Amino acid sequence: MNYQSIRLEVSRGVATLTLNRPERLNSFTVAMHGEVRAALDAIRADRAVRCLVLTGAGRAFCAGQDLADRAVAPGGEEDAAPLDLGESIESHYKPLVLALQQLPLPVIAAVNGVAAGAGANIALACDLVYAARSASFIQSFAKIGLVPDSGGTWVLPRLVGQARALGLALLGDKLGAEQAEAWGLIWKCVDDAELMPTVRAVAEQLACGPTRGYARTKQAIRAAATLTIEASLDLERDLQRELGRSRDYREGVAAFIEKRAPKFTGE
Ligand code: T3D
Repeated sequence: MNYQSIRLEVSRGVATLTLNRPERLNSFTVAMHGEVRAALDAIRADRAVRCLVLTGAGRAFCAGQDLADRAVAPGGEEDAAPLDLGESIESHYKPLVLALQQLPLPVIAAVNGVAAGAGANIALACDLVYAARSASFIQSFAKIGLVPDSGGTWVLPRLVGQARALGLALLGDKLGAEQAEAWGLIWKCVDDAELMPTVRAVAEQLACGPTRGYARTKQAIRAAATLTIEASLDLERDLQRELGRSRDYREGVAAFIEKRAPKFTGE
C-alpha cells in the first residue's frame, strides 16, 4: 500500500511504523488513522513480523488529534455542524489502542520527541516504552477542555498512582522522559542518539524470541488489571497448557539441556 501519512518498513522480523506528518508534529487526521489501521492489519497478517516499533518522524512522536481539523470559532457552534468527538474516539482512537494492546507480538514505542494528548497515551498503550532523553509526555487535554482519552484515565493511575495521574491530567504540564522513567510511566529513557539503535537491538532480540509466549504474556498481564488473583491463576494455567504444546517451548527446553542457544520460530 502507498502510504501518505505514515511509513512502514519491515526488516529482520521487525516492522517499524513511523507517523509521518512532521510539519504537524505527527498529529492524527482521519486519513492517518486509516493508514495506521491498514498497516496494523498488514502486520497482523504477516507471519514474518514478530515485533512492532512505533515512532514519529522529525522532532515529535505525536501531538494527538490534528486540531486544525477541529477548528471552530469560539462560541460559533450554532453555525457549525455539531462536532461529535465521541464518534471520533469510538471509530479511531479506541480501536487503535485496543489494536496495539491486542496485537499478538511485542509493540515498542520509540518516543523520539514530544508525545502530547492522544499521542502520549498511544505511546503508553505500547508494551515497552523507550523515550529519548529530550522527549516529553503531555496530557494536553486539560488545556482544551477535554478528558484524557486513548486510555489515559485508565493507564495513568495504574502506572503512576492517582495523585500523579491527577496532577498530570489536570495541569497538563510537560513530563520529561527522565521523570517519566523515574515515576514508572515508561520502561526506559536513553540518550537521544541511542534511542533508535537501542530500540532496534531490543526489537531484533524480541523478533528472534518465542513470539507466541510473548503474545500470551502480554495478554495475561493486561488481563490481570481487571481480574481477581484466582482468575489470573486460571488464565496462567490455560495459557501454560497451550504454550507447553508449542514448538518454542520444546526448543527452549532442548536448548537448555543441550547447553546451546535456542532457535525460536514463534510457533
Ligand atoms: O478530536 C477528537 O477526535 C477527540 C480526540 C482527541 C485526542 C487529542 O489528542 S486532544 C489533544 C490534541 N493535542 C494537543 O492539544 C497538543 C497541541 N500541541 C501542542 O500543545 C504543542 O504543539 C506541543 C506541546 C505538542 C509542542 O509544542 P512546540 O512549541 O514544540 O511546537 P508548536 O510550535 O506548538 O507546533 C509546531 C507546529 O505543529 C505548529 O504549526 P506551525 O505554527 O509551525 O504552522 C503547530 O500548530 C503544529 N501542531 C502541533 N500540534 C498540533 C499541531 N497542529 C495540529 N494539531 C496539533 N495537535
